Amino acid sequence: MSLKLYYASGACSFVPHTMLELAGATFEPVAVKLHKDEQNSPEYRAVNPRGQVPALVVDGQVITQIMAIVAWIDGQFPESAFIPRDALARARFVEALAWMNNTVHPTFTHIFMPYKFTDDAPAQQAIKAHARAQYPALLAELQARVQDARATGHDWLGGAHCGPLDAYALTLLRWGSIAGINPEDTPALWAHAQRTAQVPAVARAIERERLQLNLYKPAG
Ligand SMILES: N[C@@H](CCC(=O)N[C@@H](CS)C(=O)NCC(=O)O)C(=O)O
Repeated sequence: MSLKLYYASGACSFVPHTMLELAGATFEPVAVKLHKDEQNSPEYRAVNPRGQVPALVVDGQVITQIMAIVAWIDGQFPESAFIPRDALARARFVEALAWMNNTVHPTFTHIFMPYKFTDDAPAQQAIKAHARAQYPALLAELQARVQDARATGHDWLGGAHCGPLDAYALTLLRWGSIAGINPEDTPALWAHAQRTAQVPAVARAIERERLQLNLYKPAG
């Protein structure tokens, strides 16, 4: 089987990137430089016409969307037990992943890429400020999930194993630091992200992407 992961440094593609490393998969990582607009190059548009990462190419078949890629990796590497098998635990896992993907992630997109939502410059500033004001509460909710997991005897957001929820949580917290939110404002979430980063497979993905976990710079 041939596996190729198109990823961008620090982007949401970190989620499947870490899963492939955690699963011990043999894959070809292909970096797409978003700051150079490579996602809109004809070459990359031929892979994913939406011009977004991640894209996972499995024997020539392109899979896009984190929800779908996570489901495929879980199905292909069942021994990694990324998604719980028990019906209720499985539903809770998908519930958390969907919330990160359809709520927290797009809120950051409004901060980072407000031009995607309007051409009007002052309106972009308003969109950015509004989303920035919402983001700390989302990180607090994420932190509460970490605390609930620990309180119920689970080391990781998905249960017994480090997996996609932990990688997504790390990414969303890191994005917050880019938006000027100090990760130490959510200490349990920050501790969880640091613990996630120390898992050797996650550390390999961090190294390949050359990521700094905390990009917070105090104002002034
Ligand atoms: N719903 C998509 C979101 C993908 C997404 O937002 N990708 C971002 C990086 S985090 C991207 O490629 N942005 C570049 C762009 O939209 O120009 C998924 O789940 O895969």
